Amino acid sequence: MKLYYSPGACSLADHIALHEAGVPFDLVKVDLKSHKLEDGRDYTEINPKGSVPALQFDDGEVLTENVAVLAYIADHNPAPVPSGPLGRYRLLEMLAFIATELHKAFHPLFAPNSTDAEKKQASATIEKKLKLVANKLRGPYLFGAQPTVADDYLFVMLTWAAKLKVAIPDALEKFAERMRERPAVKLALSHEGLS
Ligand SMILES: N[C@@H](CCC(=O)N[C@@H](CS)C(=O)NCC(=O)O)C(=O)O
Repeated sequence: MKLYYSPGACSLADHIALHEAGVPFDLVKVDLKSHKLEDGRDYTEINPKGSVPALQFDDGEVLTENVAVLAYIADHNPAPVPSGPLGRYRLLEMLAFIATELHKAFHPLFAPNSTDAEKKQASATIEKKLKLVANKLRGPYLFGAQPTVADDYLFVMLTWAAKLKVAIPDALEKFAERMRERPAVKLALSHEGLS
């Protein structure tokens, strides 16, 4: 199995999740500006959307979209999904919120042509959404004592917020510190040249 990634991008969540799951995988770096791989191949031949993450299975099939890739990894991790009859759906609920509400809200902060007003508005939106997530924490991790793939995705959003000087609620600052102590996170950050 291969994970197509770009350092510090949202694919870092999948990278961490694969280490947490103990699933063997190879890492393939994508240059998101040129959409080329290090061997010169065109990444859009693998994922026509051009975005990371993408997970390629040994039979050649490719799975894209962070929510789907993280859900796949969660299903192959012996660690528990949230407990209760709605557990799996609570996980999907959180993944969908992070992907569609939080992740997308960062766009004006990364886009080269955004105005200051657009950036200010985006920061305010992210702060509001981070507060909503902070209120959902049910323990040291989002769903209690054990992290899930949603924690991995949230952690990446917090690395972006810190870098872009977006205010992070105290509870999520502490959460990010806890995540940084996890061997899977340390390993992924080091493999991506981020530590
Ligand atoms: N809809 C995709 C979007 C992922 C995404 O935004 N990836 C960014 C990096 S965090 C990317 O690859 N951007 C470059 C591009 O789309 O060409 C998903 O949820 O997986």
